[in-house]
Amino acid sequence: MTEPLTIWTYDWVPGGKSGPRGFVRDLRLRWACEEAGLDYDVRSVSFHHRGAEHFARQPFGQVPFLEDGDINVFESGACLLYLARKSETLMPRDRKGEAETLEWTIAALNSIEMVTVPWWFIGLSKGAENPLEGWVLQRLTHLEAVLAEREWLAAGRFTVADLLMADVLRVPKVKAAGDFPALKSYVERICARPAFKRAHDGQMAHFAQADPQS
Ligand SMILES: N[C@@H](CCC(=O)N[C@@H](CS)C(=O)NCC(=O)O)C(=O)O
Repeated sequence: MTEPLTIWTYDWVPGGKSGPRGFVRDLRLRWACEEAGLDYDVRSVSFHHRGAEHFARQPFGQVPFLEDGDINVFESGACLLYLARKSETLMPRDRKGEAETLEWTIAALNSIEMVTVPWWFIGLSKGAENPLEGWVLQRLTHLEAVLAEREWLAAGRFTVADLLMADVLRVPKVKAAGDFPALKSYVERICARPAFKRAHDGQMAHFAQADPQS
């Protein structure tokens, strides 16, 4: 019998309105496993005390990382592509479908999240004009044009690229960045998938267990 996969996340993250519960990136891995019907356990590293063992598995002291027997993978995008090799549900096996899935998975990270995350961080300091505003709006405008014409990013069906792109776009600040109806309905559609709800509920329960007060 094969061992279940282990998804590693923090033991705790801040709760409340502005806390990251429901958005910690282990959700991406949970969601992929739920979509693909892959067995997984979730284990925790300390949020407050990130020791040498944690850095040995995630060189930036972050989460998530994935354990599959003697294999350890860090970076949520790499973990998703690793999981996609285990299940055709996440990535088609034909060369064209696979190439499209790869390009859009990397685009979610390297063309959208690479801009939205620093934009969001800069936006936390009130008052000053955000120098990345135009860049974010330009990227979302281009993506809007793509998603106005198609239901899925790659291969004409749901893939891990949709999972990742929707996870990048569902961040409240990004959703509120401008009027992008195709992006809005895309995120609603992808996040309405039962596997997303199971992953989200799983993460919320994980952190609530650690800290039932928040
Ligand atoms: N590029 C990394 C980013 C990981 C990341 O930002 N993780 C957050 C949680 S979602 C974290 O650990 N933040 C704490 C920190 O950066 O110290 C990935 O996609 O896995």
